[in-house]
Amino acid sequence: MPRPPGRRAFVIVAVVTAAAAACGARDGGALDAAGADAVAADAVADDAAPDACPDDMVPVGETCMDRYEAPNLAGALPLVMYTFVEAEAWCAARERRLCFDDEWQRACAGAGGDRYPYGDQHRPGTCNDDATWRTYDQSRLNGWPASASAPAVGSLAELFAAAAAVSTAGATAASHVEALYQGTGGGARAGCVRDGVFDLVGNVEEWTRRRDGGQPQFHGNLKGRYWAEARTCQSSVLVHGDTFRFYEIGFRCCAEPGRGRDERPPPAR
Ligand SMILES: [Ca+2]
Repeated sequence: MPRPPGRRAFVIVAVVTAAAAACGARDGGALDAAGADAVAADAVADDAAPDACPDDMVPVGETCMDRYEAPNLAGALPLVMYTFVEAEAWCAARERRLCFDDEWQRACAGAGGDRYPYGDQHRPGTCNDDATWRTYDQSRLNGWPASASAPAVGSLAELFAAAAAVSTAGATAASHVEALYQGTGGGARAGCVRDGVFDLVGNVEEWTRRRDGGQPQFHGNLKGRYWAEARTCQSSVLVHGDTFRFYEIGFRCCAEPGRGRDERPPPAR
């Protein structure tokens, strides 16, 4: 399977750093030797060690990040109606976790701290952020059954079917969410990408975990806003709570290198 962009550089940098530190290297000659060791070590790693990041993730700093919003499949409509807690469980079932807010922002803004994944100037519609807002009925959303937002769900259609199967109120809620939904398939906005990570701003708003720990009732930070409201990479939403769910809130997963198994069959060639 193809290697995620940047993985080789990620491995070499890590090995060079470790080798240089071990040798106490400070001059160019020693670093050259370390570099040679790094190339050899990388060759060994290619043969003997699993990839640092699974193919459906991208290295971002020291983290692996899903390329798309959950369910992290190209073209798949992103999940919504998961609470912060349920989203964490969905990721954990795949040996992943919610991304920290600073990881998410780094992926979105890049090393230069841009305001958008594609640069510093807002371009409406480059990401899915220019849809017309639709009025929602909270009483209908309240009928959503928590049991539907489970770790095993693999698609939005599966999620709606699960909710509708629970009760009449669940069916009403699912139908309402479907009517409100204006998400697009993962990667559909080809220009809404930075370093292989798609749809960070716009599409669905994303649960992240606050690096500073947050509050007792809310450990999250909502990043990126959604299809009907443009926001920058730096924008945060720190209200709500760990058990809040909404029709436009989704998430993506992160993992430490070497974790985050992908048990899906490889795509057909
Ligand atoms: Ca998003």
